[in-house]
Amino acid sequence: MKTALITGATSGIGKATAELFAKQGIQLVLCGRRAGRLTTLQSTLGQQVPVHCLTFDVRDRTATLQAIASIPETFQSIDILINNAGNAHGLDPIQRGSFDDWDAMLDINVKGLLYVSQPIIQRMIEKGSGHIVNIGSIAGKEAYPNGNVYCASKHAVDALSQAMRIDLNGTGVKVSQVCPGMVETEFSEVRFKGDTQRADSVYKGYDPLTAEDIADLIYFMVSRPKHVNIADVLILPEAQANATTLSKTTP
Ligand code: NDP
Ligand code: 8X3
Repeated sequence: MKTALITGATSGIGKATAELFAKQGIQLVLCGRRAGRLTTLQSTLGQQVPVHCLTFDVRDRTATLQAIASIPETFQSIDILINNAGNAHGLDPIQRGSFDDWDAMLDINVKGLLYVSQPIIQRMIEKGSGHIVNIGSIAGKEAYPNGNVYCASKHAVDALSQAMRIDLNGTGVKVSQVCPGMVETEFSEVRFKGDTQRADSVYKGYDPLTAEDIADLIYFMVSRPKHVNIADVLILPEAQANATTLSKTTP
């Protein structure tokens, strides 16, 4: 049985991926800060596959390393790492940006990904196999108005995905990136700090991607034969052409 560690499993893309992986018989190490949601997932998905939960904030390097070191023996051989934890915080022009929002995005989306990856990469290299899927974004391919630091954080994920693939070449560890456009999750609620009306309006007037669409893509990528690595995929809703071109039936 394969083992996957998924960060940000408590909602959105991470949760949908956990649900699909469980259906496919992949045992799970699920991570997030919201312990109650992890417990609920453990009791539902635990009926299909063994599930171990780790509650930690990826911004906290010590807590992250301790959590990964605490993984029980039967889950330790991680075949698949889904680096998904992350969010946008705010949508402001650079001259009005909040330092706290900037710190959050760079600490979580970039440094958190690195803290989780390093110890797991070492174990993957030791066993000569593994697959890392980094969740980037269209924001990592293009900058867009007021996206500044979120775009910078996802450009960093794009660079790290390429760099990891280079450094791990020849080790048996594959590195892939998925770059979604608009996906309806809790993402906008976090970006707009709980303003649900503003968050909902992001997804009105067209059919956005669902978290399940992204999970389907991730599962396809990790279930290819060993010699195949789908390195980088940009996935958009039909209504979206690039980061700034979206056809809505209502404004
Ligand atoms: P959600 O807000 O639904 O999920 C974000 C997840 O990240 C949650 O499970 C949350 O768990 C976790 N997380 C956030 N901060 C931390 C932290 N400090 N420590 C640990 N875990 C954390 O959003 P999505 O599912 O949409 O986002 C998942 C990924 O997809 C992100 O990297 C995002 O940038 C990316 N993405 C999203 C797009 C979209 O349109 N939705 C498009 C392109 C990329 P908890 O709060 O329990 O810690
Ligand atoms: C999330 C998609 O366009 O809000 O990464 O940046 S977008």
